[in-house]
Amino acid sequence: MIELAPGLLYRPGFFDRAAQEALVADLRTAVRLAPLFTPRMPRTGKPFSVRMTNCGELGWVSDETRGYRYQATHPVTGEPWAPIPDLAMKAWKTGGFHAPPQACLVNFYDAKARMGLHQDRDEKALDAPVVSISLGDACLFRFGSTSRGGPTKSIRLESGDLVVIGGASRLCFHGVDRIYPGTSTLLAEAGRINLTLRRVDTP
Ligand code: MD3
Ligand code: FE
Repeated sequence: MIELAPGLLYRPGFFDRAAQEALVADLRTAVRLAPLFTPRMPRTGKPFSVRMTNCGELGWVSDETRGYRYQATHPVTGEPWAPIPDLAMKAWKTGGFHAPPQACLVNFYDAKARMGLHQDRDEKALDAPVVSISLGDACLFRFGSTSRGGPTKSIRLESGDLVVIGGASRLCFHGVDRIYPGTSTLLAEAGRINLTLRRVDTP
């Protein structure tokens, strides 16, 4: 584990190739049950460039009228989310939190997708870490401090890497500046998948 900042732990190569392939197979099943949707910004309705789905009892969704929230059902189909894959549960355990995750947000980035700097603060359980798994093409990940406009650092995340965000870093601003298409052979198509495991309610 490499500590990038207090509470921000980076574990390159946590999942080997075989585990990455098994996780992608689980995600294909999850996406069949709960298809990728395009979230929209609250108020403006501007679409995200990232498409998403979720696994777990709760999923993170966003639209123009109701904003950011967690809910038990898919925003388009109304069906429950697929269960969190066992391999993702294994990653959660590295965070050392005493209660299980409730949501596993699955972000799909095509070659052009990005995610602007933001904080993850829609969870009530802010003492629980967020655990992130990267699959497919590499990306340039940026993180800063808990105030917008402060200094930032960038690292390249590769397929199989794990990031655990907790403690003093839990409310850091972070985002994805770019995808490096063609840097992984894991997925048939260009793009990157990121899983974030989250505890939403205080246990
Ligand atoms: C650092 N996803 O879904 S995961 C998100 O790669 C999100 O898709 C990014 O940000 C992605 O909300 C980054 C790594 C991550 C997650 C939460 C953090 C890093 C973080 C919270 C604070 C600081
Ligand atoms: Fe985030």
